[in-house]
Amino acid sequence: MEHSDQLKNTDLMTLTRFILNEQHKYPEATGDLTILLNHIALGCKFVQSAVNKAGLAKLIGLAGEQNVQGEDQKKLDVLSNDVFIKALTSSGRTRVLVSEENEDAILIEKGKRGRYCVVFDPLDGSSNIDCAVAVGTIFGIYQVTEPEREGKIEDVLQPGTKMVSAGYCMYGSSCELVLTTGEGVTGFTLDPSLGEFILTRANIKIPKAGKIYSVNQGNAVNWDAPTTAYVEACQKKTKSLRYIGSMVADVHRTLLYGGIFLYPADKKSPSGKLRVLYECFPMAFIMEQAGGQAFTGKGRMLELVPTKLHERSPIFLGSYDDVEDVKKLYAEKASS
Ligand code: FBP
Repeated sequence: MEHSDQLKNTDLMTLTRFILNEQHKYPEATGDLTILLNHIALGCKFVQSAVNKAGLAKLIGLAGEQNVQGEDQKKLDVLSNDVFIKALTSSGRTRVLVSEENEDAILIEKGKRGRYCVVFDPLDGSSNIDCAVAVGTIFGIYQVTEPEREGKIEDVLQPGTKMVSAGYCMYGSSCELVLTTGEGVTGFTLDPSLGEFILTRANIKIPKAGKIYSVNQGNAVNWDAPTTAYVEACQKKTKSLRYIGSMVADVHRTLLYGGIFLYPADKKSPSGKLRVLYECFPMAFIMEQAGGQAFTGKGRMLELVPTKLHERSPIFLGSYDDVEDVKKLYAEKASS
């Protein structure tokens, strides 16, 4: 069914109303997740407006500090991080927060605690901020069952299969928020004049195979044999190479057009570059919910059990058949 026909059959739906409708499917639902997701959407609107006027408002350039990864923080990194910590804390529905920009987990104080833990990358793709190329926010949500106890990092050092919701917001030519609560994937576009996220992509399904591969080919000399063989096979099949260098933008294109995004391990970064909790898991959850898959080079991404907050992992995600091809090459290597 043509996307436009699909939309013709879809009423004008805001993100808030969509989440409320989802909530009503569960009579036992408390509305806490609804409130939390709306606070995340509010944070995205704030960051969208800051990203939009970054060049004018002198928000580009360095903030003069470094984050836990030893990376120079950009002004927008710091601002986005502050915005999300504020939005998540003031929701009153969180217990543990883990941000790419903070070394330690933020444990919410008594009286302001809720039962959700949020892991997030407030502004992903920082190398593209100053040239106004698409960047984004990535988030994943875990639930803590025991009521009212203090949060602890073990609450988030859980496999990705335990995530109850995940999403990203891309700040590009239009601002798109893509969300899953475990029942498929839905896309919303921000209408700046209304200040509302409007449903524009219902029930997103990634094509089973794609004609695009996305990787930083500059690292090729350091790749292992299966990755090298896979990319060579893509070239032989004259697949198109597309690489923006912002995971959110590269994954968003992969989700809609099909194909594969990979950030493999290499001699320089033996564990890859991307962080498990707030980059790999949320994107893997979305990919699987859209009919694709995500692989670590050893196994299913979502089954990985992280031991550190800022742990990294190689990742291969996208169309089901494309990732199957990668898995075959690693299986051959493992059996040889
Ligand atoms: P941060 O910008 O949040 O640190 O994210 C990492 C990232 O920029 C991803 O968005 C992107 O996929 C990758 O690093 C690009 O890395 P490289 O420049 O090595 O290709």
